[in-house]
Amino acid sequence: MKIVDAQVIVTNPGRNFVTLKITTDTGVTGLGDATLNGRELSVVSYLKDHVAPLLVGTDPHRIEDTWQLLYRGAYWRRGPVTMAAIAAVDVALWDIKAKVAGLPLYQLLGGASRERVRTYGHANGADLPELFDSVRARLAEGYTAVRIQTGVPGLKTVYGVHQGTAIAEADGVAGAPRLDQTARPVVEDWDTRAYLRHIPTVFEAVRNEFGPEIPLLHDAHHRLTPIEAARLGRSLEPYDLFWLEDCTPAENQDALRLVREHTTTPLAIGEVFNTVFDYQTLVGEQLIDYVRSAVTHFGGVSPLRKLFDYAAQHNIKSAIHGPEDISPVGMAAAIHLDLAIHNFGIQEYSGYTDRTHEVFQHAFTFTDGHLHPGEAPGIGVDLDEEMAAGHPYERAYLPVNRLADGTVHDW
Ligand code: GCO
Ligand code: MG
Repeated sequence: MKIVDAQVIVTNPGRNFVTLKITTDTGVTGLGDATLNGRELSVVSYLKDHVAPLLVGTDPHRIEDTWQLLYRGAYWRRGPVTMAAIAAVDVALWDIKAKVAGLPLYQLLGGASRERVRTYGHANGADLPELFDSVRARLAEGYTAVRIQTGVPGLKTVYGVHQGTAIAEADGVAGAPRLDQTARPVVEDWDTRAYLRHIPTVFEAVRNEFGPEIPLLHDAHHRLTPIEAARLGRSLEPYDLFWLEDCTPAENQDALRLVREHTTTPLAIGEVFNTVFDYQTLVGEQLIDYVRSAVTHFGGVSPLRKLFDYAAQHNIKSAIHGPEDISPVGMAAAIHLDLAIHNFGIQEYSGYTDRTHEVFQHAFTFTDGHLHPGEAPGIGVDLDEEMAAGHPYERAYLPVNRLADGTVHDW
C-alpha cells in the first residue's frame, strides 16, 4: 500500500478546525486533527509545505517509522506546531490501518478495557445563581462530573465565564476564542487575591446545593505561583475536588513539588505539553494525579499511549484534554484510547455545535454523560468536504489577560 495524497482541509463550522486527509492507492483514506487554537495556519503550512511531500509514496502501515522520521528527521524537535502536525499524520495512519483491518481503532489498541468512557462537562456562571443553573443544565444533559468556573467579584471577565453570561450557553465553548469587532483578542482582567478569597466560597455553595456525591473539578488555567496554588489546594480540601487543574504555569515542573507538599487535593496538568519530557519530573516523582495532554497536541495516539503506560507505573491516570477546539477527529481518536487503556481517569467533553456535527459525521456517541467510540472501522469520522468548504477559515484569537495596572498575566 502507498500514500498517494495528503491534503489539509480548514473549515470553520463555528470555530476553526484543521484536518489532514491521507489517501492511499487502494482508495482507503484516513483523517487526523491538527487544530492549534488561535495559531491554526502555522500547522497548515507545516503540513502542506513540509510534511505532505514526504508522505507521498510511503507505506501507510509503517506508523511508528513515519512518526520517528517526522520527529527526528526534522532535527527541530517538540513544540505545539510540530507535534500537532505529527499528531495529524499519526492519527490518519491509525485510521487507515484500522479501516484496512475492518476494526474500530480501539481493537487495535488492545480492545475495550471498559464499557464506556466517563466524561466531565463545563458549568460556569458569573455569579452563584447563574452557576447553579449551568450545573443543573449539565446534569440534565446526563453528565456525572462537572467542572466549575465562576466570575470573581470585582473582575469583569474571567477564564471560562463570559461577562454576565455562561459561555456554554452563549457560544457553546468555555475558553473558546472570542472576537471583538476588530478581530483582536478579548482582554480579560485578573486579581489573584480576589480569586483565592472567592473560589472556596463557591465550592462550599456548590456542595451545599448539589451534595457530596458529584465529582467537581476546577481549572486555575496556569495563573498561580506555587505558594498560591498550594494555598488554593489546601483551602479546597473540604470540598473534595476530583482535581485542581493547571494550578501553575505548566512549563516549570519543579513548581509542583511545593504544591504537592502542602495539599492532598488531586492535581491535573498537561494540556499545553507536547512530549513525555514535559512530564518527566511530574510523573517520575508522582507530583500529579492526572495527565491532561490531547491526542492532537501530543504527536498522536502512538506517543500518548506511551505516556499513559509510563504514568500507570506511578498510579497516575489519563484525562485527555477535550475542549471544542479539539475537532471531532481528535476527539474520536481520544475516545478509542480512553476505552482501551487500563489507567483511564476521565475524558473532558463539552459537545459541538450542530454545524460541526454535520461537517464531521462521527460514529462516537454521547449518552448519560458517557462516550463510546462506536464500531465503525477506523476512528469512525467522515468529513463532508463540500460542507466544510462552505464554512471557510476566519481569523480568531484566544483571549489575553491583564492585571489591574495593565501588566500582562497568564491567560
Ligand atoms: C480546558 C482548557 C481549554 C483551553 C483551550 C485553549 O481545560 O479545556 O483549559 O479551555 O483554554 O483549549 O485553546
Ligand atoms: Mg484546562
